[in-house]
Amino acid sequence: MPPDRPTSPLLPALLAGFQARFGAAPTTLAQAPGRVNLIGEHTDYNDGFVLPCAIDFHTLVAARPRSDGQVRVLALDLDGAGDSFRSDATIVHSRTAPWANYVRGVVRGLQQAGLAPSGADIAITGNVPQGAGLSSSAALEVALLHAWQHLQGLNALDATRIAQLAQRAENDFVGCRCGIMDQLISARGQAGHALLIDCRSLQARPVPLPAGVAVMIVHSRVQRGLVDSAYNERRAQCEAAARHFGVPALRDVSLDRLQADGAGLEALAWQRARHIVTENARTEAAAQALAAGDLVAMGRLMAESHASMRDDFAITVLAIDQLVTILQQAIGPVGGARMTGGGFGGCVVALLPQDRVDAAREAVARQYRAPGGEAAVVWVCQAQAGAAAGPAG
Ligand code: GAF
Repeated sequence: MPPDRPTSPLLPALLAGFQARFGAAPTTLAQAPGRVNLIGEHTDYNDGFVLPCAIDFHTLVAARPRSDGQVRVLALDLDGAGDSFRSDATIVHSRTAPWANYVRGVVRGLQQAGLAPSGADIAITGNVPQGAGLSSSAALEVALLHAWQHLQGLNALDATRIAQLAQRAENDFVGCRCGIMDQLISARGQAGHALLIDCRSLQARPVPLPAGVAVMIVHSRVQRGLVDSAYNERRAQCEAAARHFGVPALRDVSLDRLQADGAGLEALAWQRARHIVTENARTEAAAQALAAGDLVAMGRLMAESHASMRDDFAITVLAIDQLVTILQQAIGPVGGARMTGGGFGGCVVALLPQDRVDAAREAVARQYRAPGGEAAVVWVCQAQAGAAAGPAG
């Protein structure tokens, strides 16, 4: 069970910032983690399988209800930037503050779900690296929804519903047609486990991370560019391929069918579809390998996944490919590495025996530089529980 009251090293600064901006103490605290995906990339919006875990970076929200319908927001990490709007009127986009659209989108989602969000004073802080592909935006959406759920006692909002509302805020308001993986793992993560999530049924099976295995995240320092447009384009290509086969989603296409009936698809769409079809199979196999503690099989599946993202789905960049190769060579056959997240930069995830961590770290420090000359940043993370909210006092 998640703790009732979030505990975070970021808490003292958040409480002080809230008090200074709003002249009172918050009544509610909510916390939601970022995520790393071990395997299963771009499969979520194809109704397929993913295998992420929540990580020990999080977003923290402090809140206090207001009776006048006003929402006032303080972004502590953005030099104290602010936003304000009404919770009981039509909510429009902020043109000047893109970050504020995540807050506005969440409140709009609550309105659309008929949950009549109250006014509130809100302060936000966090340590999920931004623009790294570790789901800082999903963590923000999920933490905000937990805060409103606690403020208003919205018992109908369970973790899955929260994830769905968060995804909807991002799809309908922010404009990225993401799947549900990031929001779902942020809401439902389990300490010490990855979750094998079936993105059609939204059922999730916890898969314990084997003892002695490290989850390493390496940030390439290549900031993800044009992410939303390229992401939405991949999604449109997958949907077109599903229409070609007359199925609701590529989840329903087998490799045999793709090979037998895919002739009418143009070459690029066929390759995109092959990534999804093979990635789904790899993800289910990876959950089994991980549960069995078979790091050799896991490493092979991760290598195949990366090659498929590079060659068929075309979402890697050269620096990321180089980083993956460096890690694969340093780790050897027991464990593996692959790009994680939406692509076009961001992070690589590696699974490896604890006693190989130093060697992998050193290899990255010695052999890798981003195109701008920056060294990579390495984190070894622990799988965490999903979001929680509770009273501030
Ligand atoms: C991003 C999206 F938000 C997820 O829904 C998922 O599609 C991922 O890219 C790729 O697997 O994180």
